[in-house]
Amino acid sequence: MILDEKQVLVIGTGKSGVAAARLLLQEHKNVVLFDGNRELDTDKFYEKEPELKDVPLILGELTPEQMKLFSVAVISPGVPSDLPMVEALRRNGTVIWGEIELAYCFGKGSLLAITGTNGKTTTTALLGEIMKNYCSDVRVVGNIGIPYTSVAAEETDETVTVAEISSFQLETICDFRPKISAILNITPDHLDRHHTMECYIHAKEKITLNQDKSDTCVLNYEDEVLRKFAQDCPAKVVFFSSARRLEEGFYLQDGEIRYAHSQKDDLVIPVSELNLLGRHNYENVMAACAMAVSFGVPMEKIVEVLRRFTAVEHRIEYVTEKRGVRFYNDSKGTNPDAAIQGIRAMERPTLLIGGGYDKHSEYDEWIEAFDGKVKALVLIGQTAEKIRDCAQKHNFTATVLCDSLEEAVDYCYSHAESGDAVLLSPACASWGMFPNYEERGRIFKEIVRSLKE
Ligand code: UMA
Repeated sequence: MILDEKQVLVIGTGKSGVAAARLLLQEHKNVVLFDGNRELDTDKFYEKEPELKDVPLILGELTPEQMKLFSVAVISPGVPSDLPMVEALRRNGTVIWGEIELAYCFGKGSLLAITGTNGKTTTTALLGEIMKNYCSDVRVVGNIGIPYTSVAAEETDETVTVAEISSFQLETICDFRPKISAILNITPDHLDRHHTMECYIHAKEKITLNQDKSDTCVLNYEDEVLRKFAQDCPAKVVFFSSARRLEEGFYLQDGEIRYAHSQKDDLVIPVSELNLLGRHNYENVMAACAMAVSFGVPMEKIVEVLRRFTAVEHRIEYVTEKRGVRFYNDSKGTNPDAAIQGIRAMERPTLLIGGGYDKHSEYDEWIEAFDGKVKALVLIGQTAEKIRDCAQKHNFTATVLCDSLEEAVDYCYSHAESGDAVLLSPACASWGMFPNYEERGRIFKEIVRSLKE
């Protein structure tokens, strides 16, 4: 096995790196950890991760001699695969694997993997619940926050792994092969990392790289890129559509989710019986249903879960009401497309908090989607001025720049009237101000809850 040839380098000491290193140690491999952050406190790191105490940790950069020591480098999702150091390792003959490739190498059972720009987390969580209603050993992992490597070694042939997979993770797969995959949609995101839309699309479509016609890929018929991709997709395609009746597949019509198959056309569920709002969520529901049905889950087992499933944290999540003002946390709105869904779901005049890390996104469509609903756009972070300028271009002038999330919430609360909503839906990643969108969402909720009535 290639992992036995020389040492294995794990790049990144976040969640993925730690889980990957633990798995390798457990499998008796010779591991070295690396982190590009020179400021990392190694004493604190070993204190927090005592079982890794014997694993050497190199910070900053590798020497030319060290570059030659590794058969495989396992990179964390946040580490770009075209980083000069990663390129140099490749030139030295090191095989580059993403953390999910390492997990796949040790994992067992059936793998169901979901990618797409938006809706991944909701679809993954929902499919996880559906599978748990049918199978006894189900693991829900990946970009959703639980590294796949943290469960891979415990899996058996009966395990079902439901994995949320990001484009970052797909960049560095080799043999990774889901039995059932889904690509929910592809709209511009992470262009700072993937450079072009073509590269980003390619990374997403890579989820099917090793699939064949004995596997299934669920695709959104209303996404033009994906409809076209269906012709070249190596797996058997199952479509879903939120805009038209399909001859085969899941579709939404007159407020009902329906399943057309083998000359039959069955009602799955009226959307009024779901606890999820908005067309994007109905698409997530259809994708999860299509994956579950492809696996062989009976429809009644699926519908039981659809009736009780509620929204995931940080996704248009209702926080509280104060002085008649309702607060919503959509911190997961980390790109303009996700944020469009956030504002579309609002039924009240809204004070909207946006801005954050610059992923080179365009904000025009987001601002156009305000549709007269946004009373004030309160901006924070690196992109604040870029978004304000874009808003001005679209004749939206009610913008305010704030230095912190706390200041933004205070501004909204002091300017909101009873009957308004305050929505955190930033259209940007949190990086630079927060370690991740979860922390941004949690802090938002804390600030909101501490506001005086
Ligand atoms: N690091 C380097 N060199 C670099 C970049 C980072 O050494 O060039 C080091 C950092 O110093 C740090 C570590 O790598 O010590 C961080 O690694 P990471 O950024 O991959 O973070 P993890 O904690 O391992 O979390 C990752 C995913 N993070 C990213 O993709 C940025 C998490 O997705 C995921 O939940 C977790 O693995 C478990 O699988 C987060 C995310 O923001 C939620 N994802 C993006 C998104 O959803 O839009 C793709």
